[in-house]
Amino acid sequence: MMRVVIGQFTEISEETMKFGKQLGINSCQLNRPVLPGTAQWEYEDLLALRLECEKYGMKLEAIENTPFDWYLKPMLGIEGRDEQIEHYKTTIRNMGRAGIPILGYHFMPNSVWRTPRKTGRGGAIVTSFDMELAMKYQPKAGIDAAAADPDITVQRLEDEGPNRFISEEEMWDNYTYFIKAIIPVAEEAGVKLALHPDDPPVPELGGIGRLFYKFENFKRAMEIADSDAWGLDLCLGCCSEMPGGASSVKQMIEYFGPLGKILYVHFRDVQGTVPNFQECFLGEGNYNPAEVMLMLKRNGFSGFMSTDHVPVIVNDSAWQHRSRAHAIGYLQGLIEMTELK
Ligand SMILES: [Mn+2]
Repeated sequence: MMRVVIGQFTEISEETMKFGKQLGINSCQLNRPVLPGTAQWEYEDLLALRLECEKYGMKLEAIENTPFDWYLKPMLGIEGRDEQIEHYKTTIRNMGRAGIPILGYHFMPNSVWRTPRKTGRGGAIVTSFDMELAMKYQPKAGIDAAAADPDITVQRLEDEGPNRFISEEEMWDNYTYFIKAIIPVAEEAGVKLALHPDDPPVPELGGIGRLFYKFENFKRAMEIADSDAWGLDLCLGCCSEMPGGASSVKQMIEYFGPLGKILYVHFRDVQGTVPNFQECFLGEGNYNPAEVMLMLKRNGFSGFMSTDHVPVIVNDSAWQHRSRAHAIGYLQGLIEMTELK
């Protein structure tokens, strides 16, 4: 059955777990959990993490992301990638042994990009992206990244040189090499790998080609992996950021849902699409959340969803308990609706 988890935190605290339980939530997902290790996670630590969740009556549904630099070399296709891949395989095996069934990942060597925050409904603070502002960080413009606007969240790969360019086709080679190496291990370990779309979904940023910015490319990745262990962390926010907005969301759900490839969902939305969008509350974005919730159910999705990120509302905490409570209640109500006969 579809369900909401608490997610996007790195450490288990009594407050977070109680917050979830009080909202009627029985499972959780951590993103880049704080665990020992500088290259891989060990079985004992992963097991302890799961048991710690269970102590609070929370099932650990998935871990989203290892630290990004643990597989940066395979993403860039540079020397040392095989060593990182071996560590990554060990992490997958250890997760399987520890009873954690899903590992989320993305394939963006230079990560998520945002331009300065904007004001949303009632003065809430929201993140945004404007390609025009981001363009000056393209290496071909020859700008000094050190002089970059601190309000712009971009990640330049300094050690790759200021004019290093990685084409989309090179990125396909890198993805193919990586996924083909790890997917058999995931199958064997009983762990599914959930791919998050690129954010923002554009073909290139900072001189690095991107792959997961349009429907066809997810399809291509699925065919390359050709495995039951391959699936999606379907970030509805990123899909909504794609050209077409709501129709991109629909296309992704209607194709990958019936194939059982939606492993879990990030249920958030934006206003506008690339090259220019800003995040927003559910119900004021590009798609109708009620329609999309029904669409997920009708296309066979029965997994978990998280709020991903949310607008920052008045007097909120660092993890945005208030805003998350709003989004969680919104989603729980919609799920109830889909259960009506
Ligand atoms: Mn997301």
